[in-house]
Amino acid sequence: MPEQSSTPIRADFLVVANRLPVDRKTGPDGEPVWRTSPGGLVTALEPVMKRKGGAWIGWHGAPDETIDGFEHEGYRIVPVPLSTQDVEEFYEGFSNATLWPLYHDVVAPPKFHREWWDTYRDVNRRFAQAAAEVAADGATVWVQDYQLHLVPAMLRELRPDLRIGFFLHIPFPPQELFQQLPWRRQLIEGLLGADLIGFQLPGGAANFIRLAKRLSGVKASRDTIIAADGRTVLARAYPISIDADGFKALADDPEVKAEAAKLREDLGNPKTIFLGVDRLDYTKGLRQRIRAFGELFRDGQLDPNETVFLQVATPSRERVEEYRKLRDDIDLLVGRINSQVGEIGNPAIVYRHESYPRTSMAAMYSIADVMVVTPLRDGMNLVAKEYVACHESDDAALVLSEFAGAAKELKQAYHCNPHDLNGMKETILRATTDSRAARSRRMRALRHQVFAHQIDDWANDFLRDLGA
Ligand code: GDG
Repeated sequence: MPEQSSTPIRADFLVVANRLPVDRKTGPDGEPVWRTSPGGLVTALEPVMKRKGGAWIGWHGAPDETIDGFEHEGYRIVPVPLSTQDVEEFYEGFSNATLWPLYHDVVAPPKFHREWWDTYRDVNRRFAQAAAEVAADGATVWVQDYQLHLVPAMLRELRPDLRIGFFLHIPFPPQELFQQLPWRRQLIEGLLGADLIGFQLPGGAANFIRLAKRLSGVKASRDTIIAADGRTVLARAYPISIDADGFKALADDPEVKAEAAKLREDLGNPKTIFLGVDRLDYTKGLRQRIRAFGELFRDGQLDPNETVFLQVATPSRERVEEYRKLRDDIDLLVGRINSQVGEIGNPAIVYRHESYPRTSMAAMYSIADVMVVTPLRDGMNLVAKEYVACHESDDAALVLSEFAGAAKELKQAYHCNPHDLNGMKETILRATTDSRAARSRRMRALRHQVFAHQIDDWANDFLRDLGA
């Protein structure tokens, strides 16, 4: 069992995120054990938490259950309970059916429900209260993402002594879209409670500053805003990255190499393997991508006898209506294509709706000749960077949507517009048939970029500016 403690803890460094960095598993003796969940954020922040003696505040993933805090890997876990109604209205509702589509170019229609908003505000208040109880005098608190927009201002009200940072992992929309939100001023003012607000791209920071001036009447010059109470608030871009060294080490592991060889074999040793890896989310451009491959196969521009398109779609937000509909659409689309091209036992599209361990992800990245990442809108997209870190050979290519934040950094990828089906098909073909020299030049440039800006640089840059 996790180690419990009755003395109130006081942490100098806190992360506040919707989810805790641990998952509950069943140990060999049948007892529950907590394991660090995989993911860039945890990798980036764990060393900082250990160094500073930190606490992580978040939900543990099961509704209607209150559990005690515990020590984990040298830092404190502070669970915030959520009821079934909270999950429905705060998480699935306002976070994932209002803000998520609104912030991603309304590629699905956002839903506006007053009761969702009320619950969102209540849950944000509980997260702020939990942080206020745990933070030591003058502590640094780093709030993460769109589920917790209101926490900075709520926390500042409770604890004006704290340094508060906020990072938004998804795009921050332009004013034409943001203005649809009935609670637009409250969200802006929630964020203005922070000392430093981080965005993936400079465009997101600029959108925020414009909206803050308009909705909240604050003055701003460049990246510096003067809040209503006279405080200085900075809004800047910190493009997130990955633990590239860690991913490379994983791909170099002999067991992973063996798994990769077996996977290639299982796929029938095709000449070319295309790969897509995404959460099953309508922002990721899966419908468009699969349609493009379907046409390429049907029209004979890709030969299903020597080509496989492997698409992994990790289950995600399965209780939200748009996601259920997407799942059905993709099943139908893939089934229809595979019934028309390829052979029995040798499908053109190999589609898996399941999640894999990180080792298997590394194996897939390492055998993919062309990685295809085509979101309609994406804050950054880590998958694109993970591919570059894991894929050893230069004779490879990354096809990347110009609407992913990563396109601003991975300039040598083959960029495409996923709304332009013919254009995307041409880009996929070009990435496949370009000369070896051209592909290698691009891959080397991409690798240089990904290894030169890793996840701990991202965390250190943000925390340095927050502390300054
Ligand atoms: C949000 C923003 C931004 C996926 N399937 C499996 C698996 N994954 C891992 C990938 C990658 C992560 O999940 C997905 O990250 P992305 O960046 O691609 O996309 P989102 O989940 O939408 O993330 C995004 C990000 O936050 C960070 O700020 O880049 O724009 O939308 O790391 O590898 N991992 C494992 N099994 C799977 O089946 N183990």
